[in-house]
Amino acid sequence: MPRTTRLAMAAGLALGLAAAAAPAVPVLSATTTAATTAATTTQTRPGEPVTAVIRNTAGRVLGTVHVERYDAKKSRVSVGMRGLAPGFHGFHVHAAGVCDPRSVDRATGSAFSSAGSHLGSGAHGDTAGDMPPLLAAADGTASASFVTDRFTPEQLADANGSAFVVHAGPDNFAHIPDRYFHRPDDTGAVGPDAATRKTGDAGARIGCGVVKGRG
Ligand SMILES: [Cu+2]
Repeated sequence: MPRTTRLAMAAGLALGLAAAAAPAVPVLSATTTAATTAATTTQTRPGEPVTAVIRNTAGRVLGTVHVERYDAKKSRVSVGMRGLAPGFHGFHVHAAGVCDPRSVDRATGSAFSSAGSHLGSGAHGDTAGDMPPLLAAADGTASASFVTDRFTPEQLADANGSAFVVHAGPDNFAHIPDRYFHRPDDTGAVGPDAATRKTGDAGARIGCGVVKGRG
């Protein structure tokens, strides 16, 4: 890709992030987004924002996620991404701050198994790590900003950190209406299967970004 095109893409991404974020958010520069080599940032004081750089399995930077305090109980999450397949992508916080593309889940064949399961406990859709899916445009860019009361920057930067994970496909949040329930299978289960209950059928983990832990 010509350098000018790359810079234009990076600038567009930075603008998208700036437009979506609150004025207090430091805007990530085009240079940082396009060519950063830093894999992680560390929260040095409780309450400080945290940033994760999302990379694909080949190590290429897909974008950044920035989390800051919104008020006493809520956090604002700002995302800027590029190089995604157009359409929706499941997007979650996973519980371990380790993004190893070579750690492959035996059951699903997905990379980044090292990031562990979703942050928090409960059924998929109700865990602390469940977030709105990303919507990638035809040019592969996605930009989002939302507020959640399910985690704080401090909780993300706990002893073992956490990881922002982008999935290959859409997330149904295990929201399967009763009319789709089937007769009991071998295990006696009558509802959604394991893949639906675990990731909402969002498929493989295609991007991962570490929030480094304090421990
Ligand atoms: Cu996930």
